[in-house]
Amino acid sequence: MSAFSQDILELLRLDYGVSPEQASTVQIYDAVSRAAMAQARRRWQTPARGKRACYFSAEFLMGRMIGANLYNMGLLKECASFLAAHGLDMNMFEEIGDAALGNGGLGRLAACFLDSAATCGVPLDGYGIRYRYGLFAQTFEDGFQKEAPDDWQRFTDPWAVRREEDAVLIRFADQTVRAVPYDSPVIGCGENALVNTLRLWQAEAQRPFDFDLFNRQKYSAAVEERDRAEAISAVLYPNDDTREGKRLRLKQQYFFSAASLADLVKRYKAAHGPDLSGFAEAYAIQLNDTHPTISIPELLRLLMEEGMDFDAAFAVVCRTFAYTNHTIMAEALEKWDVNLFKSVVPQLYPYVELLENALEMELALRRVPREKKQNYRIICRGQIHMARMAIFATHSTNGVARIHTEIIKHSALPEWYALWPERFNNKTNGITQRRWLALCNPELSGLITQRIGDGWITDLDQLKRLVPYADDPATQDAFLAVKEEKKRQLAQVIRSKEGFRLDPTFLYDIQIKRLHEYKRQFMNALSILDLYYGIKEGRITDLQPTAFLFGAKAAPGYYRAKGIIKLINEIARLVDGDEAVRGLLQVVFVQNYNVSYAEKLIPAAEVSEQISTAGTEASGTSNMKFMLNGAVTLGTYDGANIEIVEAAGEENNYIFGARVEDIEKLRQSYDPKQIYQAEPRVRRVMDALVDGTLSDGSTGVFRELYDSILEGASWHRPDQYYLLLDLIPYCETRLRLNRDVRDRRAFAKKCLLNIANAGQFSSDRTIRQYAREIWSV
Ligand code: GPV
Repeated sequence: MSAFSQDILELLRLDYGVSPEQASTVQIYDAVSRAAMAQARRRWQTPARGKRACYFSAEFLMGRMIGANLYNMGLLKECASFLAAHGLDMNMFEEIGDAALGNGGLGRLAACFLDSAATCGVPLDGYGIRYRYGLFAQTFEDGFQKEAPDDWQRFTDPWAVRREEDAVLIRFADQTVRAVPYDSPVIGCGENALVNTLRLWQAEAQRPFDFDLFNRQKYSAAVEERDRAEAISAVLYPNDDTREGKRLRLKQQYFFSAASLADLVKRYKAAHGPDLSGFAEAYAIQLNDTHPTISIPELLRLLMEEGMDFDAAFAVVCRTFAYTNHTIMAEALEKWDVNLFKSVVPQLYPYVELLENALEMELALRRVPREKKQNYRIICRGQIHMARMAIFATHSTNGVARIHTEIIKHSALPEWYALWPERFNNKTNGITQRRWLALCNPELSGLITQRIGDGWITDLDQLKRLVPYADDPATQDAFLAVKEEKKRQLAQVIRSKEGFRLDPTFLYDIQIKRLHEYKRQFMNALSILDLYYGIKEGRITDLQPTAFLFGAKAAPGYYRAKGIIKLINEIARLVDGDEAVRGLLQVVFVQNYNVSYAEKLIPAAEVSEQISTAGTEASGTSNMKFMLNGAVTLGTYDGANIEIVEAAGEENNYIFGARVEDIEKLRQSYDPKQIYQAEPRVRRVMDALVDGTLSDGSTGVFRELYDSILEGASWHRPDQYYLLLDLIPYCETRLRLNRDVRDRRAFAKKCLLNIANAGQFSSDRTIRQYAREIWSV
């Protein structure tokens, strides 16, 4: 028996007094994880020498850790055979919840980056918040979303170590709290692998309760200080791509920024002595969006309180920080009310003013005319513009896909690009192939490795060697057999989780991502209605039966997003209840879509829905995961879709709809009502929202959705995301796809060419670019 297996047995016996046969799932999970941790810890020391990069992020959407860690350590097979020897298997860990300390793409990107950096030998540590409750758990009741707290720590947290000795105090106007770090090893895969660190801060009170109050029997008052401290790291804000100007959110941002910087300064001094002028040569800090941008005035404060003058301190700040922008949508750009800011972290405000003054000087020096200065001001109309601060006080601002970076430079922030063109650069996002192929799709991995070897696991460009196999009928058939198997597996998961029977012979067409108007799940819903009526009216006669799968969480306060969930659930019910279409269409909205669910859905997909309005999705990353698993993209010219079809060939994907330039030209004159009146198919599907075909349970939300398209609202024009403009081209492109898939081998060829050209979308590539071009590590 291997040492690893022996460790597991011993941990079960000593800690729980059980044999594997007697142990509960959580006990086995705990023992396996801790046996692996013991091995990882031997390789887990921070080298004293050399520059390190730090990824500051309010979110790390890690998902389930056990599989990925065992995989990267080369222990997965051993674990599986240990379990098999006791009549168990790896599927038992499906019970263990995800570490969902993130909302969506931005948080999952951070997790992929950690995996890639550790694998590629890049010294990169993650810094964030150890939320007590992660992203809410979602269920549907009568088709409406219900939220429940996500108590992810109830399973124990064997992958983290509490580091009491590194706790620091964080000062706010109305309270001072302890920040206690919990460290997890980030275990790379392969020869160059490092074990880096994810350090998440937990907020605690300086003292557990007030003894005097306790003695006077004032129990709730006695623990009030503790509750107020713990509130800071209690819950992840469930908004994605929108900001919420809440006091507690600002506290969270300062909490983890200040704790992380205190930590780095302490380490720097331990290694280099008290003079901080070389700080930027020791640490590069990447700001994941503006959420940690409050780090900028905080580091300035720390440096100046050590006696540095502003110019010297500002130079260190600029050389240390770099900023990644993840959206150009106005509602997501963070601004903080000056008064709120001052009432939370008054000690920082003078440093914000110093930044503002420095900016003012710079603008004067560069002779920016007075009327143009409004576009630059960090402090403007009683608000602090965090993105402006981030661009001004860093040496690098990057977008996350080519088109996104171009939009930043030329239409979102052209005045900034004009002054500091050298700061702007692109780093197209990527995904880790360890989780998103090797781990979630061992069947396809096996096929690929059988053809080209296993070098792709740490060098995804090797997938190019699959190109010749795209024409090989045996490989095409083997691919189709794998896809069928993954569809069967998914159908089983859906049956047990949702109680819904999916037919694995149907085409699987999947849209999974946060619910947002700009991502246009609503347009997908309308297109399904068009199919439905097309079949009913005899316009569509030879459809390859298709299952439309959705997964999405809506921010709890996002009324329309919740209406769209209800709408899709009602369409599912309509289709299911109709004998005439049931054999041709299925619609399923899965509950509680998360990283682990994605690992089941993506390998089974044949069609990847990426249909955001051109110019709105900064990059997208699920598009890359689908591509890697051999789905074709049905999508718009937006975000990384553009680079995907450029790499894999437009002829192997299905692109439709208005482009950014088209929309720019149209913007002023766009009239969705005209399309509604001119096109009976559009009218038919829109009317279904309000003519009694579909019921919203008398909430009025379907009428509101209808009006959002045809009437607009005080805060936006009608159909601001151009659903009606793209709807018919979308439906027609999907029908063309549907006809194409009937030639199974021709379709398999397209899928294989997508896989073969997915190499550049590895986050290994992305992280190497950050390391070389921004961090110099
Ligand atoms: I800002 N993104 C996100 O998930 N949450 C946010 O708050 C913001 C951006 C996403 C973008 O929407 C995606 O297009 C992108 O792929 C992802 O960030 C990672 O860059």
